[in-house]
Amino acid sequence: MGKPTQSFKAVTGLALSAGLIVSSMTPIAANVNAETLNASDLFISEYVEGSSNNKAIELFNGTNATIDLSAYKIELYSNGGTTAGNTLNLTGTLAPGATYVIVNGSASDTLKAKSDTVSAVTNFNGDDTIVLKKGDTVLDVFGQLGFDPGTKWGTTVATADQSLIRKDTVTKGDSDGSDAFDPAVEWSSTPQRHVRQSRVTYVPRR
Ligand SMILES: [Ca+2]
Ligand SMILES: [Ca+2]
Repeated sequence: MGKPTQSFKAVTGLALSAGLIVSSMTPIAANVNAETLNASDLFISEYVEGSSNNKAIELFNGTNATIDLSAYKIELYSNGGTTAGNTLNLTGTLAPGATYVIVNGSASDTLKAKSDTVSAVTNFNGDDTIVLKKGDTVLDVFGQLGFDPGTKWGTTVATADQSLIRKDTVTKGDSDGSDAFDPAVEWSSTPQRHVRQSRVTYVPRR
């Protein structure tokens, strides 16, 4: 299960306003931004497509409630395919402000050390579409279903050989998997260590 990294100020504020004692809470050093806890549901917050098998997906609970992950799954549609080639049914719970990290089983030990689970659903290489579902409801689509971009989507912000971070302005997933995908709209490419909520931020070869 992911460790909360972002909800401290928001939770503390609520607790103080309610006159509660918060001394038992463990302060968490983070770039806290309570606004990002206004998310409507789980969404994909980081995508790592590094060298070799250094691949990962991070999910972020930006809501104000603990999420039961057993209702959710990740699907991988490879090379423009319309049938999921890999599926990961999630398990456990995820606290508000926490992230859940899925890493490729053949990734480096450094990257795997950041994982909550390992899964072949991370067998992407830039031209594959990732779908987050709650039951059969599509919550978030990274890529475009049924479309193979050749090698990757995007240029400066691209889906191959980069780590992409969801922009802070995003509070919900992209539930439309049929429209054209430009990663620059909702994602930033980062060669630097990320300071928002992420635990992943693997820095791939550029
Ligand atoms: Ca592929
Ligand atoms: Ca879309």
